[in-house]
Amino acid sequence: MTATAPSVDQIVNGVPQHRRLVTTVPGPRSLELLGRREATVARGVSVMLPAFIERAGGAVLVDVDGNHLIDLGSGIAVTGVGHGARRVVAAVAEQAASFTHTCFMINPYEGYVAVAEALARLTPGDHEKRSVLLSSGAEGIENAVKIARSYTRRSAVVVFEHGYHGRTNLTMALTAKDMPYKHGFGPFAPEVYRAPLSYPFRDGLTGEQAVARAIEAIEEQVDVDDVAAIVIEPIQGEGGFIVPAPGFLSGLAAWARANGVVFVADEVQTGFARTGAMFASEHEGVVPDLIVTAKGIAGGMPLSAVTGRAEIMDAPHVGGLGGTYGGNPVACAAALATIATIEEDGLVDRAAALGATITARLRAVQEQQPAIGDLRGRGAMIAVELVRPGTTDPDPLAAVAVARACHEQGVVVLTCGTYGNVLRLLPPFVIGEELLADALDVLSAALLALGRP
Ligand code: PLZ
Repeated sequence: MTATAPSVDQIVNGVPQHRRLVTTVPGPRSLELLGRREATVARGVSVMLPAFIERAGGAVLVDVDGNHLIDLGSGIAVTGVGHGARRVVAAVAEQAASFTHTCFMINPYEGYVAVAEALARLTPGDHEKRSVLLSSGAEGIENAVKIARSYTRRSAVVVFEHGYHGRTNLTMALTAKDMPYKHGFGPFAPEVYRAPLSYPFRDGLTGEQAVARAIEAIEEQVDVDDVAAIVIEPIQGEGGFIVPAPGFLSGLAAWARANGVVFVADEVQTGFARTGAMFASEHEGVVPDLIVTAKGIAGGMPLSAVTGRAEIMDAPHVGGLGGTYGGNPVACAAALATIATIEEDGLVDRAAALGATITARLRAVQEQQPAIGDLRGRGAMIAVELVRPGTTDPDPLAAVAVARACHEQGVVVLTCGTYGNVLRLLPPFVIGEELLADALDVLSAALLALGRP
């Protein structure tokens, strides 16, 4: 299948694929809504770019003031198939008109089973698999830990520095960063042990060295016979798009296998074509025992899943897994349409091609901008780590400045990283070449302006 790239003048879901600003961003109507928001929405829910959105298509967001913004964030790696994707919109509308809810545990329906079948087919490994469907990434991770504990009859969970796994109590415990995710929200779930990651830009270790260091740290903290699971993002998302050195993931997976530990890949952010493979574990040839998916699985509808080896997945007793909304029929219809879109439109290859384009462009900028310490990522998941020139000292203010400059000009880029100094790009795979070039022009200019008076 050839990768489809809409040209700049194409209209997707009624939205022309171009950047166009008619007011400052945010404009007056957005500011009015922001005032209402402040009077009624809890301040704990932050907002990155307060341009309120009215409509979206492809890679363009239209705000309430009529500004057309280029979306390089996909709502944090969710709308990979683009906004208003034709098959997804039709499937959601059709399913909503048929029925919106029964609760799969009360009266089942085909969509849930079909999503589980698709997950069995698409996830790494050809062993027998089972899935449970849920609603959020955090809920997926919670369930993976429940399942691993039930199977192993052990309690400890090993996670990594810079890791992000969610905002519920257990997933806060699994998440590394205090501010803003954990600060003041404890006590946290016990039996969580944190190991050093492989972070090539900062530790300079090979994969093998980083594995040895991680295993030593794990075995120092906890009896291996008590470890139920190791939970890891194959490429860390919120932590800074950290791609571990080759051999790190596979080395950990081998250690897990040798010690009866369930290897859980958190592919919530990396899954469903994002990294130029259907799942990021594939880049390392790793076959996780359990894989957690969410975000990109359903084109924007809330859905998550835990998929894995049948004997592990079937450890919990009948009635031990579930939830009112898990595998909601509208979300399942969206997932099936999203998967069809990824496969029929060749979006795995398209994501890989986007990575090549973005990296080549930003590599040229890096040559002229010493504040770019590292340029990394895979496929449509690329990050720029900003540092004080000549050092590896993180420069979060530079990341904020570049992001703000992009936002003001109608390009939505996100930041991330333990030190807040990483700019990350997560474009929809369907973004057109010219639209991407326009966005990269804006980003490049903002990067080159760093350090200039
Ligand atoms: N695992 C790897 O990236 C969600 C968080 C945004 P939920 N990442 C975006 C925020 O600030 O809340 C994420 C992830 C990985 C788990 C999760 C959690 O997924 O759907 O947000 O619960």
